[in-house]
Amino acid sequence: MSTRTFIMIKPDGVKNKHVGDILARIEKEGFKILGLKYLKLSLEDAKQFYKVHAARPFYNDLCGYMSSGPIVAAALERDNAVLHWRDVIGATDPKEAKAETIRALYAESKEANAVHGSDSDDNAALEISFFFKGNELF
Ligand code: IDP
Ligand code: MG
Repeated sequence: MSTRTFIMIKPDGVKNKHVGDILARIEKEGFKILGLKYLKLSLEDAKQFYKVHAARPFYNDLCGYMSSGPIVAAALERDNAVLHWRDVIGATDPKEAKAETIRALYAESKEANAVHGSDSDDNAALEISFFFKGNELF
């Protein structure tokens, strides 16, 4: 069944010129791009987006980092979209990510780890609505 996920190419992925490689991988993996934006998050946007992590020690650094430069945000559709994208990106820490995953290939560090991916269908829906209006998805 076709389902949705939300992904970002984080500031390090943009800065290190991996946007084209990552968008090509998205298409190669069979995802349909429903929505796509290039933007810079404000610190407030980043705090709101990552509020589930507010109690974690890395929260302030993470929000500062995520608002430090432009990102790419995308809503994607595919069978088993959330889990498939999590498999494609690999573990949070690139040192633990399997070979050929996006984080193994492109991440700088556990924080600057190239890409985001939703962790559930419910969060995918919330995260897509954070970035996209209904008429911006095709
Ligand atoms: P995920 O992105 O693999 O789902 P989460 O645990 O949801 O990982 O954490 C969200 C983001 O917070 C990570 O992608 C990473 O950028 C950052 N992060 C997570 N754990 C750490 C840490 O221990 N140190 C620094 N940054 C972290
Ligand atoms: Mg997560």
